Amino acid sequence: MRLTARLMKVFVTRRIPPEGQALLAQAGISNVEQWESDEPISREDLLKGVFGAQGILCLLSDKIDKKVLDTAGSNLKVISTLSVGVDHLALDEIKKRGIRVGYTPDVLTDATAELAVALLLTTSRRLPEGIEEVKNGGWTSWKPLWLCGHQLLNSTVGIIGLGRIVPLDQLAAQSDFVVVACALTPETKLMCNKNFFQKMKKTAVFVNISRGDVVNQEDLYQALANDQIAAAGLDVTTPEPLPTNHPLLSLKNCVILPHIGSATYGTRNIMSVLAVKNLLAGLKGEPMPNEFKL
Ligand code: 8YV
Repeated sequence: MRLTARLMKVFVTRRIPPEGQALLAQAGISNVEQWESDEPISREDLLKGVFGAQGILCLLSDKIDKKVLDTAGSNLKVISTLSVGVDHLALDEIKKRGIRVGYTPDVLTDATAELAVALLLTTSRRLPEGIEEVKNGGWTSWKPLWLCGHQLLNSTVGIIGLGRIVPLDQLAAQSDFVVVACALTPETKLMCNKNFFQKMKKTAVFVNISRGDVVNQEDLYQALANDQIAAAGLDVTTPEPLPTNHPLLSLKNCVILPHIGSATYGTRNIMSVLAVKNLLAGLKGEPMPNEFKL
């Protein structure tokens, strides 16, 4: 079936990277409506946009809940998200309606792993503090213990979400660096809490590249403020963006990035192409390159 064969509406919730955008333009969909901005769509405009759509291409910042699904109506066949995470989608409701979901796993693994290493080193070697001292005149001389951090060489890095099942307590207790890279699910929600941080070594560094909700941020704040752990590096927070007056931002031993794990030009382009291919396959009722099985 050609997509032009019958009237078809697709709603795209943001401007997407050029390669995906080009593929979408060539696809021959009769009606593509798009939120033509780099800024997020408002709830009101999202509801207007999805009305009557057969396909939705969305981002991880768009909450696709029951209301959105109801508003889209019974024509909706496919939701394609430009992300590996699907925690912004009401999966139970989507499943009930027989809607298919496309997502973008694997293609962002390398970029996100690179950022994890960058965040690990930035945090453990205290780079933001060092950069700040150079700018504010705090750099007066070379000093033996000034801005010393923790070394990666010969350390144990515990990765939550790598596939090998190690009890959480054990992982916390044995690692010099803990990297959280698992999906957000009801099981992992708030999993890194007071108990978890208490199990960690005092010299350990905590890094999160998964979702903010995996961490109890109040407990993390206490662990950092009371030197229960050495430092934390977060690429993800709750909420996003984190308010600029958030207590975590007042701590020198906490480095926070604005959710840029997959943010390389190459990766984001590949993600956009994959998201469009998933969308098109879903519209045609064909196998998707990456379908999230419900
Ligand atoms: C992140 C993501 O950059 O695709 C997603 O769902 O959140 C990634 O793009 C990464 O997981 C956080 O560092």
